[in-house]
Amino acid sequence: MGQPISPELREWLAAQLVAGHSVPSLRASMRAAGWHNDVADAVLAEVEAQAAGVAAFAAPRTRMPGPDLSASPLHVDAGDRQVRILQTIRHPRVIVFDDLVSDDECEGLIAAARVRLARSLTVETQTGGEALNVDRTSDGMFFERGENPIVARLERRIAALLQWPLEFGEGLQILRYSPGAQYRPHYDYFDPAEPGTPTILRRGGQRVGTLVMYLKEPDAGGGTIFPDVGLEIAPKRGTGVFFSYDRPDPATRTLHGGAPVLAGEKWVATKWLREREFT
Ligand code: PD2
Ligand code: ZN
Repeated sequence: MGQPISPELREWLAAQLVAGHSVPSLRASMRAAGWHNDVADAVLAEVEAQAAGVAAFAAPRTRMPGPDLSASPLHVDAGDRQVRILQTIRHPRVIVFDDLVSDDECEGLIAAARVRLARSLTVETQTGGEALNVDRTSDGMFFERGENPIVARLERRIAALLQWPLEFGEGLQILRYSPGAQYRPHYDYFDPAEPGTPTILRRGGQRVGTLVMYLKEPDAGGGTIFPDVGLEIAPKRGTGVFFSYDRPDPATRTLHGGAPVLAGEKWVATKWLREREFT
């Protein structure tokens, strides 16, 4: 057969079966991602048998990123600073943090990113590659994890704040929205039904959380919106909006978008968290 099946792929297939996806649809996804039929059939039979006998495979995930808020703290210790909790919502799970990024850090990230901006790409779940996306009209770039001292410091702070290993995070993404630019409502997790998703998941599993940090606030517009629950968070420099999704499913109510910027420029940094180490 010659195609090794990773534990991550096995785990992902099991989760898809439990989530209600059929064996033929998973076989089609595997074929589209380049797996041979006999390999796909063998692993699917194995995973199907295992999933049938193990109820614990059922979604949702139990371990999730996010601070412990059971005692309703006003601040959370994020290592090198205390971060203020401004607002929380349970379903969808959303937490708004104040004092997360300093003015100097915001300026430093913008300066380092500005020279590397390009029209934003999004991960293309049809193929597992990247493509221009008409739903996102901002300009963007990615930093490598730990690429410069500000990025490294912010990543350590985020890991402490959200109680999630730094290595499970994707590189920081920076977006600039000019007037008229927006990010139409979407989910940040990868759609299990798309054929390119198994390829994407090999680098660290699903996304389970998103932290959007405002680096520069526009003069009007540009709120982060959650249409399912009528929530709009006004962009304020230094503030962060965290939301998590314990399964890749609209039932999480994490449909969200960036409303059009009406005046001025909006800059954000986004940190996406994966289930496992992101390589
Ligand atoms: O810039 C935003 O407000 C925004 C909205 C929705 C960012 C993202 N999604 C993202 O980076 O995923
Ligand atoms: Zn998003």
